[in-house]
Parts: sequence; C-alpha cells; structure tokens
Amino acid sequence: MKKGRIIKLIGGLYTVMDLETNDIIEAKARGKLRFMKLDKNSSFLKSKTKRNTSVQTIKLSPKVGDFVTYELNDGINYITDIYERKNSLIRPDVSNVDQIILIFSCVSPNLSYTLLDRFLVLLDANDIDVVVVISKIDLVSIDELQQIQDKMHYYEKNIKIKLFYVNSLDKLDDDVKSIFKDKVSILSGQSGVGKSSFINALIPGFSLRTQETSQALGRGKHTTRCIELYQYNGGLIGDTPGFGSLELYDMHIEDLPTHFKDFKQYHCKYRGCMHLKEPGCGVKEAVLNGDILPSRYESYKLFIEEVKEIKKY
Ligand SMILES: Nc1nc2c(ncn2[C@@H]2O[C@H](COP(=O)(O)OP(=O)(O)O)[C@@H](O)[C@H]2O)c(=O)[nH]1
Ligand SMILES: [Mg+2]
Ligand SMILES: [Zn+2]
Repeated sequence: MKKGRIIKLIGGLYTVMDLETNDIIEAKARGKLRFMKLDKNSSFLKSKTKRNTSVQTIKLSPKVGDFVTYELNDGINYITDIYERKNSLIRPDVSNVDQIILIFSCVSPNLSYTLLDRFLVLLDANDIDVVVVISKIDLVSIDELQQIQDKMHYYEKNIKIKLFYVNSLDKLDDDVKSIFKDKVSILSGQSGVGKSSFINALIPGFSLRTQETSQALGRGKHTTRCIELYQYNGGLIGDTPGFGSLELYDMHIEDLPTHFKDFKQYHCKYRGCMHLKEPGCGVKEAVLNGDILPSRYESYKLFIEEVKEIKKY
C-alpha cells in the first residue's frame, strides 16, 4: 500500500503525489470509501454543528489536499483509504490547509476593510492561520500607500497578522517566498486582486491565466474554476476564485466577540459583554479613545446584525 496526497481532481479522476517518491500518478476512488464508519471524535465530523454521540456512517469522497493510501489493481490505481483531515474547507473544496493567503489590492478593486474583517472572523473560527498580502502597490501614490500601511499596521500590532506588500509585475522579495516553505497555502481574495499574477511571480516559468490574458481569449472574468495544488518551496499552493460563501451562518452570536482578537485586551464590567449597549464596556471606551480602529467596531456591529438576521430563519 502506498501513501500519497491528492493535488488535483477533474471529472472523477484524482492526481496523487506519492509521499515517498514525489511521483505524480492518476487514481480513481473506490466505492467503499463512500461509507466509512466514524466514531464521535473523528475529524470528519468536526464541521457539523450537531455532533452525534454514536458511531456514524457517512458518505465520504476523497478531496484535494487529502492524504490517502492507494494501490494498483489491474493497471488502475485506486484510492483505498483517506486519512483523518486536520481541517476541511467547503468552497474551495480542499482539506489539510496550513494557511490562507488573503490577497487585497490597493486599487481595482480598492482594499475593503470590511471584507478583511469578515475573512479574519471566518478563519479564526475555523482555526486556520492567515497571511495578508497587499498587491498593486505600484498603482498608488506614496501618500495613498502610507494611509493603507498606517491602517494595516493596526492589524499587525493588535491581531498579530503577517503582512506583505507586493507588486506582482516585478520581482518578489525572498521574505515573501519564505512564507510558503513546507506549507499548504491557499490563496484567496476577490476577483481581480491579483491572485494568479502573484503565483506567476512566485513560481518561475509559471503562467496561470490572469484577467488580462483571459479577456484576450474572450473568456470573461472567472478564470480559475477548480482547485489544483502546485508544488512550491517544499509545500503546495492553491489558487482559488475566492470563497463561495462568506456568510457567517454557523456562527453563534456569543462567539463573535472572541474572533475580534484586538478587543480582548480591554476589560468590561460585565462578563459576556457584547460591547453594544452595556455600561462599563471597555471596548466601546477604546473605540471612543481611538485605541480601536473605528472600522473594526463598525464591522463588528455589522456582523452582529447579520448573525441575528440569519438566526431568525
Ligand atoms: N500593476 C499591477 N498590476 C497587477 C498586480 N497584480 C495583478 N495585477 C493585474 O491585475 C489584474 C488582475 O490580476 P489577476 O492575477 O488575474 O487577479 P485574480 O483574479 O485575483 O487572479 C491583471 O490585469 C494583472 O495584470 C500588481 O501587483 N501590480
Ligand atoms: Mg485568477
Ligand atoms: Zn464590552
């Protein structure tokens, strides 16, 4: 039995990288994988909100990112087992992700701090590390860049996120390249922020289709359909069209404050303070003092309303 990792899936055919030899092979999934017995501690159940206490049988298909065993049978490689997943994203459909690289551009489209806050809440809730890359720094003035840097410095300092500034049409610094070392990284961000261009700049000789090239081919905006992991710097990188759903649908309202890490250093009079109308709220005081970025608190209030709205149905 051999061990490998799925790096691509198209039309039921899996591309698997052998863990020992790094050979790339094609494989199919065995039917029995669809009915795996799981106990209550299985990571395959973690994404479900209602956890069952008994042993369960679920329908399971291998997905990109999975560690699997496979064997040759009558000239065809079959995936025989899937190892437990460290984590699992739905859209993009990929597992065992070490970090998400969030790309935001300075302009076209403009950097949306609300979207950044939304990503940070979702990724914190899923316990996935995040690196933020700001692209297209060559398209703004020094003053405009300074404004972005001032605001982003708040995130670096108070949320401890790793931050990089790039121009993907130019050579990238080695410290940007080093963030990918031995890790599985998934790029995410709005369409047009420069995800494909960034990968092209990282990997010499690579040419993923970017918006420019796809418009020239008359294919419109959505150039990246399914996920594929590319080998880079001892790890793997995946380019995605962005997260399918950015709704905070399985979020409990009481959990929302915990995903705003910059709020945690302030003390409130009441335990479980939601930082809204409560008296003696350290967070609201910090907003008034200018210690918390006003847009952070605006995002917080917006997400509270959204979670309330979703819970109504
Ligand atoms: N000037 C400049 N243009 C960029 C940069 N990154 C991407 N672009 C351009 O922005 C457009 C969208 O890039 P693309 O990589 O297709 O974005 P994606 O949709 O996120 O994959 C293309 O026209 C790129 O050439 C950058 O750092 N500087
Ligand atoms: Mg792209
Ligand atoms: Zn409070």
